[in-house]
Amino acid sequence: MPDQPRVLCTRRMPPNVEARLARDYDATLNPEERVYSEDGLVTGSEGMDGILCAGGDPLNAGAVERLSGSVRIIATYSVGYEHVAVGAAKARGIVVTNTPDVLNDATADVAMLCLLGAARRGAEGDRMVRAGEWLGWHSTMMLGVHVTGKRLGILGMGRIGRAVARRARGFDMEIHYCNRSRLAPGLEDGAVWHDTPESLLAVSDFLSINAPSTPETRNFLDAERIACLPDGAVVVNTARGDLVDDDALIDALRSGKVAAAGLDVFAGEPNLDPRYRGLDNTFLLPHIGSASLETRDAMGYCCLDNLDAFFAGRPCPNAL
Ligand code: 8YV
Repeated sequence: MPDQPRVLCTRRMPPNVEARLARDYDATLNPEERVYSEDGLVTGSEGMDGILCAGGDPLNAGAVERLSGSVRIIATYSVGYEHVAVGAAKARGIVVTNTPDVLNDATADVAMLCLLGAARRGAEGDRMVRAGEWLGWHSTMMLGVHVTGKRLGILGMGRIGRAVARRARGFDMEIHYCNRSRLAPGLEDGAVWHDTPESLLAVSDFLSINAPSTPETRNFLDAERIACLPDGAVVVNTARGDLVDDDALIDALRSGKVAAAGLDVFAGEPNLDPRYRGLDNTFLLPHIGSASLETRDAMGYCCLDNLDAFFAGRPCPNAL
């Protein structure tokens, strides 16, 4: 229909999301999964009223400043929005929205998968079986790090961090956390608050990183902070790769200071530091935290709800 708002969708979306997008918008979809560069986004924005983008799309200040004047909303199909220059967008009167909440459970599930996979050597065992190298049982074969009763330190006790805590309580873990501010008792639910990251790290037999990527958190887990962890700690990251100093973590995995790491996110992904691949004590996933169909549909509907509200002149439920 000619009077529908025009929306550039930078990624292929689940069928239900694309169907609703095509029904309610004059949508430019991306069935061939073309990768949009900064210039590609600028060119593609010509005549568009809105952009539905995803994590990793380079909507940095340089790109946002050059977007077509027709663009009035950017809806990112992600909870994290470090790839969008929100300040530059606001300065141009462009609304930016994200998808909080709908991916908490799926992401927390993958945090537990990484925690267990790293602690109990999931990837190594899988490789052994597939390679036909499993020659029989013995009592000290593939011993891992015991989970029950251990202390789990959660960096970033937002909605995802709290969903991780709920799951970890089911494994009888003792929950500690560090957050900008202490949570109300109901949200804390017995977790122990630490007012400094160093104090959290000192008790983290397991560390789960669940904080967003911001100028303050980038490179959070560096050599100095790794030194604060108990020997043989397990590190889990399902937030953003740039919170970890790869050189420092790889050194610690090699020395055994960190017994194992379960990582779903990487600096520069998908081009992760290749040294991770060569380490037996890593459990590596390709950024699948939110990758269940239910969650990916819900993320798409969340973007569409924001677009619908915006173009109907209502406040967007998830405006940043
Ligand atoms: C997305 C994510 O899959 O929501 C986020 O911040 O990291 C993932 O759920 C990814 O960013 C693609 O948009």
